[in-house]
Amino acid sequence: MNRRQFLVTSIASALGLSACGGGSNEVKSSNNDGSATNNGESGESHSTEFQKSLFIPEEYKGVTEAGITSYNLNLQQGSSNFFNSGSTATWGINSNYLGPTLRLRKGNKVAINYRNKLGEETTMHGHGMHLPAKMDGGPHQMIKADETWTSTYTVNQHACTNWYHPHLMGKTAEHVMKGLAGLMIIDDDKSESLDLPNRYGIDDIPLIIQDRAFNSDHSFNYNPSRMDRMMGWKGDTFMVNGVIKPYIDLEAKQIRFRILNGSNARVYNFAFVSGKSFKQIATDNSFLEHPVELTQLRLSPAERAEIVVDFSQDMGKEEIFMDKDSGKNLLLANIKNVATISNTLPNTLISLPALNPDDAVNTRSFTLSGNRGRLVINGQSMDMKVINETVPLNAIEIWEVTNTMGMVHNFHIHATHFQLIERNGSANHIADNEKGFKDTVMIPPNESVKLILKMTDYSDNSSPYIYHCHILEHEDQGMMGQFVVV
Ligand SMILES: [Cu+2]
Repeated sequence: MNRRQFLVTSIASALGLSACGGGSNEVKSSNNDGSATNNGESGESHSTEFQKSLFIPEEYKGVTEAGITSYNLNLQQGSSNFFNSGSTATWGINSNYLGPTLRLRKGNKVAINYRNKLGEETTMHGHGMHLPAKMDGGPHQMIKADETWTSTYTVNQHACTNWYHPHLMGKTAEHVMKGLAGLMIIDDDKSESLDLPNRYGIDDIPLIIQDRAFNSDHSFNYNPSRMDRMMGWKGDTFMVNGVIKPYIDLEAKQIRFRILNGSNARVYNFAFVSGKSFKQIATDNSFLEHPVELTQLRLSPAERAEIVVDFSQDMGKEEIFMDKDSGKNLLLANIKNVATISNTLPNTLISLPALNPDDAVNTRSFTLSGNRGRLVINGQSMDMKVINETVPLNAIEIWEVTNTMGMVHNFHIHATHFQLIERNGSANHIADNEKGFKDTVMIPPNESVKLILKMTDYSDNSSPYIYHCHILEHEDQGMMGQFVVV
């Protein structure tokens, strides 16, 4: 928003007018922000609520030499200005907070060089990447201070939106919270041939949603109590791409958003305040076969969704993207630019191979529970020296995951992509928008999911992968296990 627009908006709001003219727009004011944790802005026009432009992380295509595309990423300490005054000590990747969006192409050999300038050890995991265990960046691939670790592999999976983040035993929550995270977008022939919005930062917009809390000096306030660790830590301040309450100016056309729930523990129920519908086109690891129309979208930590919103008839309107669970507004979309191209959202996006449950050679059960104040899987806490499961290469398996607790957990499996076949014992309970490939699945309190999967390509009996709850305080407590593919 420029100064003139801001003045117009302020005057309009002082007069009690809708800033978008005459109140014909269905967007309601921030009084919709009906949460108990309202930050005192209630009563202002929604346009004064969003003062900063949405930051778009740099798109990083890497440098290709001798058949290898290399990405150089410095993990570093920095300082960020989230507020109008003061600064916050943060961590980032080639940046003060968060990291660039890596652009990877299916079939390319990549080398991702993580240089640790943090002054302490960490790891960097390619979440959603199908890669060898040694390249996974899990707790075993430690990057000591001042060292560089390279994750190298050939990109071998469908187009999707993945992400990279630390995975250090016991410290993942803190390291992610400080700012270490970035997107990895995989492109393939399919994603390039579909008539979808694909101009990064223009009509293909990354949204990394995180909640944070701040001390009065603007430093991060992250001191999870025993109860926070048990329930998962939640902050009272919401950020999109590291900006509190941003706005973005958009063309009046189909706009694609790639949404990552990059929060430690918070589950969001994304929606437009106006109730405007949108189409989900992709889950964690693939397109959906057909776009699925929604008015709200629930994502647990680490889950991704790509959505397309049709703003082609919305010139001059504003739409607020919000979290219905907390009642908090997240992002203002100003539909104010003339469309320079148009896209027609295809009715068929992809044909996904479905594994047949009758072909499954093994069923494994994973019970998520509390045991004497600890969160465990099948009664056990993560032990780096214990291999919990040995999975045969190329065998079709069913993994049944049961949440026995009265709180939400989710379940993430490294390096493989699964499909949901049942929720609570029924295939009918699987929503249309979770029928693509996934690597993370939410399991509501006292519910269960059944997943079908096949571990392909990378057998290694000495290097384990892991599975875990992706509520970061839970995984740090050991709600995690290890498997090898042989
Ligand atoms: Cu959990």
